[in-house]
Amino acid sequence: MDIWNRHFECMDRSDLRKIQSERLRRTVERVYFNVPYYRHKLQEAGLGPEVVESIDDIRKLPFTTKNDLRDTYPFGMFAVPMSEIVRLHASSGTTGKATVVGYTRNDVSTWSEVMARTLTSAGAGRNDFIQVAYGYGLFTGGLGLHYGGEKIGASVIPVSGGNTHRQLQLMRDFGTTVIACTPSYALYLAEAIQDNGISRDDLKLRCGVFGAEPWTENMRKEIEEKLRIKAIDIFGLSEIIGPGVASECQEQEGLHINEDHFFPEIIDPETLEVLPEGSVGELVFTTITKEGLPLIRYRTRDLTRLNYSKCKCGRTLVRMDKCLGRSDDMLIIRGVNLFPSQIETVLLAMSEIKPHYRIIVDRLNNLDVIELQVEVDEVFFQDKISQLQNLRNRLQDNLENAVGLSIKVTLVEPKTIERSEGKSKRVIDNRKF
Ligand code: DLL
Repeated sequence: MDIWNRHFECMDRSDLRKIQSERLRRTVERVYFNVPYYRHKLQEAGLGPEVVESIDDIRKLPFTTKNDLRDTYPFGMFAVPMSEIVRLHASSGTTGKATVVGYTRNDVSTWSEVMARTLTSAGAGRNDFIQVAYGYGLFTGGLGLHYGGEKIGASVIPVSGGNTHRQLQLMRDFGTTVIACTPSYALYLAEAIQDNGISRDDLKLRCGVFGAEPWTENMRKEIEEKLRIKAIDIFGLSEIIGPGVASECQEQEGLHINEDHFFPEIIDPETLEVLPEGSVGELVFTTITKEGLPLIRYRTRDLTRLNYSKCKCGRTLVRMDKCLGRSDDMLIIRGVNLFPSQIETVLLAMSEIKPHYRIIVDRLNNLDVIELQVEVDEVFFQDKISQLQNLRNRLQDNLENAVGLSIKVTLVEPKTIERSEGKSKRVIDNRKF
């Protein structure tokens, strides 16, 4: 099997450490001198730009969280003047404010490089037709896969998300060999293929690169059987670069992290201590080559484990386990990140509505659906039905505007939603992960 960048992907680990040490040193200098927010943080911790001698010194550095990005919204953590930023992307923040990320020209080229590695390790090459059914736009999925696909010389089909009929038509007419989308959409497509009477023999699909949301080994089996393809897990987050942070190889035994660009650690989310090798904990990344938005010890909130043993594929890059949980309450609905607090903000802005609500997430025909049950004042139930409908429509619109997802709203009478003592259980997630 091909390896895109044998030099870095199969490097002796002691050589890799030297490179990581040097790159970390330069990154800390860069943020110290170019990002006032980081300079204050480092000074507060009594640290100067010379603190890093080797990669081991990373443990002395302060953490960065989504809140830091929110506090400096939109561009406050950028380390270069805007004239050097050639691309902006964004993902949801905890209060409705997006997390904005910026790329220099070199960052875009790093991103294409790590995506080329991702696609090559999935088994794709210049003769493939890659149908990119991740969303194009502020979300990093579409353009990330797009640039990687072009870099390896494949024929990229930039169809973006949704419009299943068109997806199927292109898949058949163009002879798509690689499909890139969320795993839940892959299952949806599999069923749509059947329902539309398309014979699998009319399709040339042979592999899929799936990520942006958690999925289980069972889902993988189902996708592989139904679509008759190899299903590869790809992982990433916008703050670090987008997709391209880590990806599986043909062995499908963990996702290789592009450690020469993104240095991983596993910490205990409560004590913030680095955990011994092999422990499950929260994944933390330091970008060591990014120019636009370098991040130091960024807390991803994703829970996983690192495996440093050499992989059968020959790559020496550390592997992370499939990522199944988070240490915060973020939900991923059809690939869109959603914090319950975003919904709460919308509710609190509408005086007719009581802040008693429940979010129910389900997966129907392999598509995530989300319902919000919320209590409204009794008078609405005594009045004309039209008033109730009107309120529901307004709430539905406000929600869609705020979170970018259509949410089914059910208005219920006061005191129908179970009250709980202590921590309330506002989210019921019936999807099987
Ligand atoms: O989801 C980037 C991406 C696009 C990855 C396309 C893969 C494919 P964000 O929108 O910032 O970026 O969401 C990042 O999604 O912290 C994880 O919680 C979750 N996530 C991403 N990939 C996986 C995966 C993109 N393979 C957040 N398995 C991350 C489980 C994933 N969770």
